[in-house]
Amino acid sequence: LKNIRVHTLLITEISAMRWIKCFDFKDIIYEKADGIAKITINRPEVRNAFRPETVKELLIAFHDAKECSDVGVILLTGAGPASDGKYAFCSGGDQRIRANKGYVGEDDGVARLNVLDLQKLIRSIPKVVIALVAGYAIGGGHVLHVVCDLTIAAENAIFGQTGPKVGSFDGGFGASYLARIVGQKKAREIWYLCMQYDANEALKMGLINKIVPISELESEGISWANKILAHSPLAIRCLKSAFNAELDGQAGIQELAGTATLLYYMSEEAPEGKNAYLEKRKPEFKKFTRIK
Ligand code: S0N
Repeated sequence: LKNIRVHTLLITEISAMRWIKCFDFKDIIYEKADGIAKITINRPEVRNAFRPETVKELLIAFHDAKECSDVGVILLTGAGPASDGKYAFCSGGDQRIRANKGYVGEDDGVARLNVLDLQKLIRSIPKVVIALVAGYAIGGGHVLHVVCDLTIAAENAIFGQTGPKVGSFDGGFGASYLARIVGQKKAREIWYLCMQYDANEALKMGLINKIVPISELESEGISWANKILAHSPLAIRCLKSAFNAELDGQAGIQELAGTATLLYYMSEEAPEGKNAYLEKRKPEFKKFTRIK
């Protein structure tokens, strides 16, 4: 009976989600509700491949979610199904506009690889990012789910890299962070052989956190988000930067140190320094106990 009640509560809670659309984007849909931001790549006709404009919009949405103090968890997903009934999270860079120096935007015709900025932002944003994967997460689209904190997959999810097959590779997070997740041998297999892996194989190699029926993908994401939102935001923030610190070198340490500075500002000691400066007196740091 208890389980039924919890389940009913959950369904009520999820059906009560009223997504509010933010901004008027062309390639993505950006919505918010009850502490959660949902970002959907909306190019199903190309399996949600990204072009420079898509990435620009994703950067704006993620920056907004970062700045919005109401948001604690971000869901990243792909629109679907496409007109042929197939689903995709993202199939990577739009190969139709790939030029010699990167992907060419419609705006200025300049080639770029701005998805690398997006990867860095997803990793460093001090909020939990959950990838909700239905269908294909391939190429640069696969790397996007890899850099998310957590991945929930639908039963139809398919994962893989295609780089060496289509003349590209991601030697950054796409290789080294992937290897930290699935191990060196498996990461090399994924990149060298360019095979596709189903959701069960992905779960077995630790590439994803959970598999659910496709009809439950969003509700499971919301349910996980609500569990995280019920926990201490600062503890979650510290944990994210701690997980990143060891892997991300000086950038990771900067992130962790930024969170430490933020906590220091909240202590009694830090305002004493600022107040003394503003009051043109010597700071009285001696009055503070040295914590052992
Ligand atoms: C996803 C796949 C496996 C789905 O196969 P399926 O279901 O058989 O569908 P298709 O018929 O193939 O596709 C349906 C329509 O969608 C188009 N389409 C699909 N993916 C793309 C894409 N990435 N770009 C452009 N169009 C795409 C199809 O062409 C088809 O359209 P129509 O019907 O009009 O023909 C399958 O689609 C697939 O394998 N897709 C390609 C996957 C791929 O190779 N992606 C690119 C991999 N590289 C990157 O992502 C680079 C990432 C990056 O930016 C980067 C980052 C760091 C360092 C370097 C790079 C770099 O640029 O290399």
